[in-house]
Amino acid sequence: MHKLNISLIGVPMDLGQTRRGVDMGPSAIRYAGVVERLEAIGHKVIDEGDIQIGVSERELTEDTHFRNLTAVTEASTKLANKVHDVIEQHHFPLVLGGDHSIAIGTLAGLADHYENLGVIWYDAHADLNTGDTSPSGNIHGMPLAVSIGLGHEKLVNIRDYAPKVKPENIVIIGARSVDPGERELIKEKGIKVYTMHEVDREGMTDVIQDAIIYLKGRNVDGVHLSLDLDGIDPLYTPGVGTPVPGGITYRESHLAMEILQDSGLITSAEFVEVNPILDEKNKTADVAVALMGSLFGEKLV
Ligand code: 4U7
Ligand code: MN
Ligand code: MN
Ligand code: MN
Repeated sequence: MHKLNISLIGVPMDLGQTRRGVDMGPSAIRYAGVVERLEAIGHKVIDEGDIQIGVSERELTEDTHFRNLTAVTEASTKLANKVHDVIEQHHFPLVLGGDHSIAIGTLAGLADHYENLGVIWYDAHADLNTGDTSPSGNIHGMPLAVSIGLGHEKLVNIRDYAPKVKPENIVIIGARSVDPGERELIKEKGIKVYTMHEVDREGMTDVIQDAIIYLKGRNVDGVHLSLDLDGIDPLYTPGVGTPVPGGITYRESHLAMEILQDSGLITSAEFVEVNPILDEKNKTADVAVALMGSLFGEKLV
């Protein structure tokens, strides 16, 4: 198996939503043994430390529908620059969250290194809200929309280019809580979505293989995996801010990671929304690290 230089980037971000504690996600994932786990496979792991996050603006500003817009923009810019540097060193960026607003920065740092970046969004939600459609004003529900160029211009234009990805290069897996505005956008933009219905009906093997074939057919030259731990059923990952019952199982998730490893398609990844305060004995961070094991080529025998 191909040995990588993996650069870990922690993003202790909790300003993209309103539940405290998700800023401790990177610590929880490190505590769960991410470095040792990836080194045991044979990869070299470089812990780049954490991106610095500003302070909460507390109130939803009146002229926008974006909670903590300034702090999220600043942190996203720092993260984007860091990810950009890591790619330039030919390391594999592995970003640890933090709430899912951080994907705005990750994608901004990645996308200009590719002609045609693909994205796999493993999530209970579509994260396709804009300022106009968001029921909450929480930026963690918006990163995918921002990445296709929709949303506040401060977020959309991080690192001075937009859009970061083409809607047809996005695959969402595990969706089961989609807002009306998001549903419209999915139809309008032709975004590929495997909801829980498809996972139940076709099984994870077919879903993930179909997703791989779809992205290859789009001629992607890299694929970013953005894995929100709430994509998995809260039975296995209770430590998330917006749990939705009826999710992907632990074994199905391992299977998905193993098939992605075999495909050789994934060129960067992030694991987000781990909230140790809402967790049971670091279960969610443990699952995150176990899934990273499979994604990065751990073998059972
Ligand atoms: B996550 C929500 F309204 N759609 O926009 C919103 F249901 O990164 C939830 O996937 C967003 O965890 C969840 O606030 C964001 C809500
Ligand atoms: Mn560049
Ligand atoms: Mn989610
Ligand atoms: Mn999400």
